[in-house]
Amino acid sequence: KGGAPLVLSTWDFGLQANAHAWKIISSGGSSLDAIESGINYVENDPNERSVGLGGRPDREGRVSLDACIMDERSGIGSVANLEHIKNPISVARRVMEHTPHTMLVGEGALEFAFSQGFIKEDLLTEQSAREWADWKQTSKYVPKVNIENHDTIGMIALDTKGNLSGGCSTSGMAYKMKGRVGDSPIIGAGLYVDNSIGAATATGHGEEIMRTVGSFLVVELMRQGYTPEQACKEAIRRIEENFRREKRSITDTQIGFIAISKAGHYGAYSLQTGFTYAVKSDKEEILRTAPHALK
Ligand code: SD4
Repeated sequence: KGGAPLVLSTWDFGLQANAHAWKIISSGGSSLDAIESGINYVENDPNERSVGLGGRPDREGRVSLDACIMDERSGIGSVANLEHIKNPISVARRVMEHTPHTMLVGEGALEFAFSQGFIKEDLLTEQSAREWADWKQTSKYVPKVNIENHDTIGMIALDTKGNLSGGCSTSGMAYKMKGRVGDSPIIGAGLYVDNSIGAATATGHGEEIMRTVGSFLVVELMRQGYTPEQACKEAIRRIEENFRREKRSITDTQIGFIAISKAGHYGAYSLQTGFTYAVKSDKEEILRTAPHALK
């Protein structure tokens, strides 16, 4: 059995996402149901520009979504490069529960979603289309540190039975190449849950997170006795090390990790300042700013 129930989510919208998840957790529901509900809330909001409906498109103006989910039995489901469906986290859950596979991409993921009753929608909002048109004037691909490019919802939760689950959903980096998939649908990179140890999820520059299998690393470090914050900090340090070794500028990169231990402790760490995450428990409902590496 784990600690008291707890929900953690990335970024400012995490507060409201947590509130949706908490309704389920506080009435004795499963962390898995809580995760899906909390993430659906953000996916459905057209004003959140890096997730689901309203997400920023790729270079060709397509909104393509990535998501994954993991439960207390180490069940996993994932979709990548999924267009036209605003709730990829729910499709990912269906992949986990209703297919012999763990990951579906592109057209196959879309056909599966239709077979499960999901509806085709146009996810490109007018505002996202307008900004994309402006971007095309210069077509410079420069990932920005600040949140306009980093609004992935990653959520991890511990329920009243002591079970951990997590989920992650994103439209990925704005103006990415067609077909680009980031860390968010990749189990181990964007998300990892081990029900005997803890859970972690990541946001930020996916290519860097994938190179270090960041979320898996955080959970493995907790297994070795690191606190959630220490584990997130070490995962960030590994990423920094890659930049240093390769003599690349790190100033335009942001990465953040959040983590929960089985005992109900939590922590976070980011590369740059400004990474916020939301916490909900019996005792607190709060938006925190993660400690960061670069001063
Ligand atoms: C990606 N990690 O596709 C995602 C982007 C992100 O907040 O987290 N944005 O690389």
